[in-house]
Amino acid sequence: MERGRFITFEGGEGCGKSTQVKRMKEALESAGRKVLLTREPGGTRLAELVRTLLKDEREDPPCDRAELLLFLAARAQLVRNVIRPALDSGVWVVSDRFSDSTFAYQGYGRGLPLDVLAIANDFACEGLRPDLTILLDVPPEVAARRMREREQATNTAADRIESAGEAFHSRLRAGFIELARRDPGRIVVIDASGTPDEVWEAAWKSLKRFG
Ligand code: T5A
Repeated sequence: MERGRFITFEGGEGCGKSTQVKRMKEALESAGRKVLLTREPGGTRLAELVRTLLKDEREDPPCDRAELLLFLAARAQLVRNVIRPALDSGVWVVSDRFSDSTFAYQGYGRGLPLDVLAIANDFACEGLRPDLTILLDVPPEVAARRMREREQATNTAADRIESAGEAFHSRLRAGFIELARRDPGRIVVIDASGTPDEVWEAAWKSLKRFG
């Protein structure tokens, strides 16, 4: 049986990933593929519990190393129990975030050493790498406006990581671009400041590599 493909979407807060991953799932299914949509952190019961801790724990917030290890624990569980079995059975997997978020947020954002992250991440995901990563890049002011509008529309507040401050968010945007520069064969950078339709057109085009 032909192995499924593993596609990830990445980018800073409010870049529009969640909007685009849903479209990707629908489009691939219309093209006759079996598709599993997942997200990080999350996608299993344990990983969803870890997600809540990571996003919302403010009374005893994880220190940078604990934060890293929690993201990796969630990833290990998701890869072993969900992503690998799906890919092995021919299902295409589309994930809202994966390893590049760790390098951008915990590496470039928090300042943890990238070489340590590389080894720890490889251990957590047993060497699994995406076949294609779509990086949605938006200027910080566009992202901030979208997040503000969403918070107003849904009457919610920014979570612990979203509230990390402007300097943190600039570092992680630059970090994502650096990751793409280092791995141009896998990571496609898309200007995500346009309409959802414009962004989707560019995202869909990037799948041409799969024939
Ligand atoms: N994290 C994650 C780490 O620090 N390390 C890691 O290893 C991993 C895996 C996850 C958090 O964890 C961090 C990163 C995150 O801080 P999350 O809630 O999943 O938390 O956060 P995000 O992944 O950032 O998801 P969001 O839902 O907040 O943002 P999205 O997915 O980028 O954006 P989306 O699609 O929900 O859109 C945001 C708003 O903009 C609108 C949407 O309708 C929505 O209201 N929108 C657009 N508006 C105009 N034009 C467009 N093109 C638009 N696209 C969407």
